[in-house]
Amino acid sequence: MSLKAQLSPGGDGEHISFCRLCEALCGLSVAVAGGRIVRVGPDRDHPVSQGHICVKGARMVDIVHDPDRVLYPLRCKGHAGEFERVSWDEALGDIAGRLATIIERHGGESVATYIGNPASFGSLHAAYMNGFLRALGSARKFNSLHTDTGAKNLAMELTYGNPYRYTFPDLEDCDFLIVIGGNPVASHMSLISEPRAMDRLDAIAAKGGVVVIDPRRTETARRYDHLPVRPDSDIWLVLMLLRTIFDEELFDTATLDAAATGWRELRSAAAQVSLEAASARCGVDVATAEALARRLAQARTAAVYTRLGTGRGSYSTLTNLLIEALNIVTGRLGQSGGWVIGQGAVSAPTSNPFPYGSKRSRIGNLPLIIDIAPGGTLADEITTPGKGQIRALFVDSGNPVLSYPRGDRLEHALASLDLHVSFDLYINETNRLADYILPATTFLERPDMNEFWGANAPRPWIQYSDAVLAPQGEARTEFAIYAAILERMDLPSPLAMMGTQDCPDPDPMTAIDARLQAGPWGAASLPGGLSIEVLRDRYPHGYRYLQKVDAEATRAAITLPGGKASLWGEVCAAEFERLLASGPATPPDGETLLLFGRRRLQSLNSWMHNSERLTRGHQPTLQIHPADAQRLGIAEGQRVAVTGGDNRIVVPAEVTADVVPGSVCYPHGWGHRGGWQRANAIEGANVNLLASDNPADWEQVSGMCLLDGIPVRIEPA
Ligand SMILES: Nc1nc2c(c(=O)[nH]1)N[C@H]1C(S)=C(S)[C@@H](COP(=O)(O)OP(=O)(O)OC[C@H]3O[C@@H](n4cnc5c(=O)[nH]c(N)nc54)[C@H](O)[C@@H]3O)O[C@H]1N2
Ligand SMILES: Nc1nc2c(c(=O)[nH]1)N[C@H]1C(S)=C(S)[C@@H](COP(=O)(O)OP(=O)(O)OC[C@H]3O[C@@H](n4cnc5c(=O)[nH]c(N)nc54)[C@H](O)[C@@H]3O)O[C@H]1N2
Ligand code: SF4
Ligand SMILES: [Mo]
Repeated sequence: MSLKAQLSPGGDGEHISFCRLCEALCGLSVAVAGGRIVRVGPDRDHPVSQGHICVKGARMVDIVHDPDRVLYPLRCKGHAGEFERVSWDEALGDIAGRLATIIERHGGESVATYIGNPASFGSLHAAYMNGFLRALGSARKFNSLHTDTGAKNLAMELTYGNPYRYTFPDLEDCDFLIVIGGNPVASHMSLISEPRAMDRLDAIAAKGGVVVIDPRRTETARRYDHLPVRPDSDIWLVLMLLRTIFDEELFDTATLDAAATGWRELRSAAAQVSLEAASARCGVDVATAEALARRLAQARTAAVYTRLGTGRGSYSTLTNLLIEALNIVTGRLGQSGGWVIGQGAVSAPTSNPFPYGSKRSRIGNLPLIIDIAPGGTLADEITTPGKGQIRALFVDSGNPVLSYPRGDRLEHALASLDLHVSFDLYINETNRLADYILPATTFLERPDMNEFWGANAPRPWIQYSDAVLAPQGEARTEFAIYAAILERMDLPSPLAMMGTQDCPDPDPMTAIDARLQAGPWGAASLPGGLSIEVLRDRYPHGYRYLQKVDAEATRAAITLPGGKASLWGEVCAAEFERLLASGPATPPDGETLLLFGRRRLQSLNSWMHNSERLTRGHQPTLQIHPADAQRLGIAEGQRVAVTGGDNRIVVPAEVTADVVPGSVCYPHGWGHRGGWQRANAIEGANVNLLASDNPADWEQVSGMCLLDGIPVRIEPA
């Protein structure tokens, strides 16, 4: 019997678990003594992370036992931000009663949810949240997608048919990698699960090279080759690469015909963009782009990977579509060491119940992506009268006041809701305006499986972890809270739709166990196959069900006719037309600078800033190029006013040639005034106050907010 199976939640000793803060999902060994976590360390026996963790995982001890944590249900005392402790019974009773009244008066569609980033790492979290809404007669879902993955989801749907799957680089056998708008040293990569990503990138660099395309000389760019680009201009660089590959015939027609449709139309469209015009836009000279295209096409194996830096600009969808195309045209799709779709131990959906274009948003008339409404419209959804006006909002694991544009307008809207309920660990900038804050467990106080992320891993593994500690205080899992509210309303439980005859009302772990058992490696089809019991007792450190992603199986995940990728369609054609109509580059006026963001290893979006060890001596700065600083009369450390739209923030300047001229860089997730005392004391500003929440200002095919390349003006404060 394994050590793990001997320990029950809260038992003294080393608990084997895994981190659920980012996609790396590193194995953890958590020491518990006297009912408290005393140390969070690496699990050296984890089959993939093999002893890797980062500082954030280790500081989960600060979060679990943070004196500022919300451990009891809180009810607003009447003034925003003032709360009193109430019993679960009182809170649930009042919430259920008020919900029933709101639904009776305004219909189920007046209830909405926003779920944030941490929910992506909880088993079936999105599924049971959907079940909760469905039981109430609503489908009004918001989440972080429109600041994050939306353009990629849409590119996946249009190129391969399935927005729920992701392409990623097969890092194992890759000789040459281009990273556009990602900073793995800080983020550990995204939409791909590889806890030892930096080892993999180092190996690729040694074989053939890693080129990092970024407006900032990031930690990753320093480690490999940096190709600087102007913010929000990648579309032009990607077109230079594609054009070179087409013009110089650096591709194989027969292979391409077998893999994809529409490439001839794409080639004709790309031919309309001159290399010189594109170079003037993105700031990369023609010879450099041509050389990069040749390197990409001629490497034995290669991939072009992209993340946030191309996802929130003026041409997010087209850029993401053309990056898929770059991989496909160069023959990398389904190539070992190339560009792949992976395999999950729990099967992913193969059909798409919400095809692109089938639903549009009430505000802004924007197409929904995988049934998620554009998060940037939330304030207007709440304040705009009429059918479907949102009256009740559940915010679960999210902080949209800091993570979406114009938190000031959102705050105003939140204050007008009939009911605002939050499930969180803290009083944050969003739920300080809530009627109720209900205490949720941290991931160390609940069981989970990494059922979703194995499908995005170059070295796929599956792991189950029991709760390491019992819930602290009166915290409950989000599932238990949703289920308790529905129970009080005499409605079916959130996962009832997933139930079977044996278990009509499953909890998430029962439901996911059934799916694991029914999956390709499951106990239902293989003797000795996988189940939660097998994972818990035989593979507590995680089980690698494949030594390496099956690159060739990528084709089987394409759901378009003939199993071929599509490189041309209505959206692509229309976006190309818009691009070509955008006219020549306007010379910089010297006044307007383009603002973009950055991440820091020790920080996670808008939270973890209450940990002393993660923030000691840190203050976010506005990075500005020396040439711009000199022209604008700004010195190192000086406080500057940054104006964007109707708003302005005041922040200290950091003069550095790491950012390209004409741009400035400041991280998101700051400007604290919640219940986290240390975080509040750090001088930081909410950069998203400068972004636009007017839907007309966003990329219209995806509804993605414009968060990188925000036009701003800077002056000494
Ligand atoms: N300008 C700019 N804006 C951005 C970004 C950017 O790069 N630039 N990045 C965007 C991206 S990629 C994302 S994902 C979003 C993130 O934005 P959101 O998802 O809206 O919010 P987070 O900052 O992740 O805040 C998470 C909240 O969940 C709480 N929490 C943590 N763990 C748990 C848990 O287990 N259960 C519960 N119930 N609560 C928990 C935390 O206390 C915190 O209040 O921000 C986006 N906003
Ligand atoms: N330490 C840490 N790790 C995290 C997170 C965190 O907050 N902290 N957040 C997690 C989340 S929610 C996510 S979604 C992932 C994100 O993972 P990444 O996408 O790797 O995250 P970022 O560090 O924001 O990298 C985006 C890069 O794009 C660059 N960029 C900005 N604008 C442009 C542009 O116009 N063109 C190009 N080419 N580049 C541009 C930025 O300079 C930045 O280096 O990270 C996850 N991991
Ligand atoms: S890289 Fe850090 S935050 Fe991400 S899973 Fe590993 S320990 Fe957790
Ligand atoms: Mo994200």
